[in-house]
Amino acid sequence: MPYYIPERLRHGYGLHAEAIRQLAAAGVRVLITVDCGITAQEEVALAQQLGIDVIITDHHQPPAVLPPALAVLNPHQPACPYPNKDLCGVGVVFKLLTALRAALRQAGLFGERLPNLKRHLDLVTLGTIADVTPLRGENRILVYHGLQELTRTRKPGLQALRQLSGRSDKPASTREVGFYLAPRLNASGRLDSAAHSVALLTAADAQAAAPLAAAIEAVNAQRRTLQQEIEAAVHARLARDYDGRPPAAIVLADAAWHPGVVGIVAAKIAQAYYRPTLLLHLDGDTARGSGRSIPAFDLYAALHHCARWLRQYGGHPQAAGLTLDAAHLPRLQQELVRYTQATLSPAALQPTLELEARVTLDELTPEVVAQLASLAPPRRGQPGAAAVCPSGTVPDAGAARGRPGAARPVSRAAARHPPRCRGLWPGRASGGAGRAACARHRLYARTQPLERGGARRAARAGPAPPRPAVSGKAIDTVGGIFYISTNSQRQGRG
Ligand SMILES: [Mn+2]
Repeated sequence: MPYYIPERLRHGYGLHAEAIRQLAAAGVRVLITVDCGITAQEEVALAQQLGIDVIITDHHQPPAVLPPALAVLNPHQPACPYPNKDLCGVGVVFKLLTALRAALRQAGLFGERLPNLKRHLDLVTLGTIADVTPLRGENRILVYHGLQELTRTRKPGLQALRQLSGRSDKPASTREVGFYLAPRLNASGRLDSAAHSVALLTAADAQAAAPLAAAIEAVNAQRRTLQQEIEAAVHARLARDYDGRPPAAIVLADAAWHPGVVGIVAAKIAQAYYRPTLLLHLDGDTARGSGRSIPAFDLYAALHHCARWLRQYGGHPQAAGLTLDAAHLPRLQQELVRYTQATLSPAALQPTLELEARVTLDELTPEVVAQLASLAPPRRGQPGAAAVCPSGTVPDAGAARGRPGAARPVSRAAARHPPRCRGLWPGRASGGAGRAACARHRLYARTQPLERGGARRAARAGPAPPRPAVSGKAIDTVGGIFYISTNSQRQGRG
């Protein structure tokens, strides 16, 4: 089956007229969109005019008027009864495939050989984790089984990429997908063309896959360099213009910032300053970029509010893309800051960690630790995620303003909490700076952001990030009281 991936550097995201004319001329009669199309009013109308039946599969926020497609699959449609609103793009596709499989099976079209869709949950898992969708409900089930499929995947491209990472002999984890596989598979689309990643994922054998995986590794290294440069530039701008204390929302643009990378940098900046952040690439009179939010703030709604300054926008509450006249940037920033201030209390502009229970070291028996570990993977929106914080290091509201923290003795208290302290995760690998371990209980403290190296980079690049609240020594000297939290603080990445 032919596929078409828009080159986002040339065409932006999603459908565009030029591609639809090409597809129609090539004789395409059915077009299934993936992860896009829900706002493509004109393009879908054009396709239908040219005799193409369009089936939209998407998970982005639908506009008030839907495109005139043959069918629309999007759990966010107001009338859609499907319970899982957290499906990512490939999750929606998987639903289409299971329904198609059932229909074809009923029609007797498969004969004896039914396709095994479960095997492809490795791909669903990649998308679900890469899009940082909440791992609750059905997503949790998809990822639980998908990680097992990924571990024993038969796709030569995924085997090759896992081999390069040196992890192919271990069970696949959300961490491996989130921090290793997904950034690499995304890198080629950011810098060049996503076709390289498709070629890798569909490679026929190990021989074909190896050079593709190596090429993707190289592009990813390039992506990382660009990202670090932009990140340093943003920190420097915020230090220069705001003394490192930006207003309620961050909007910055630069011609030198690579449009394919601004989104991931926006995620880092949003996390570092705890502010909704838009970063844009300037190209003549056009600014195009990407935004990331903080949990309490609906960025898509905010852009909708600012729509008169925008040419185009779309996305989710936590991540969005936008295009506008560069001349409108100051107005957009003004309006966004005003809207953020009006919408969020100052407290909501501070990260929080909800503490649910207080336990002593003695209560953390191997059985309890095993139970906590069974709640893994700890990702965004996953209510079972467990973190344990030493009491002496969970600061009160005063500590967030720089005074030493006092323990919060009350369970179910929501403590103001510097984003650098991630607490303890049961059963996670330890070692390296900024982490401390209690080997006896297999508990590990994480004292830096989930993105490894983030704190160090940020420290080099600009403002002093909030100090880690946990030090290795503190773990052993806090009197053995730990707190359990089910708020994992993971942020959206789009
Ligand atoms: Mn998506």
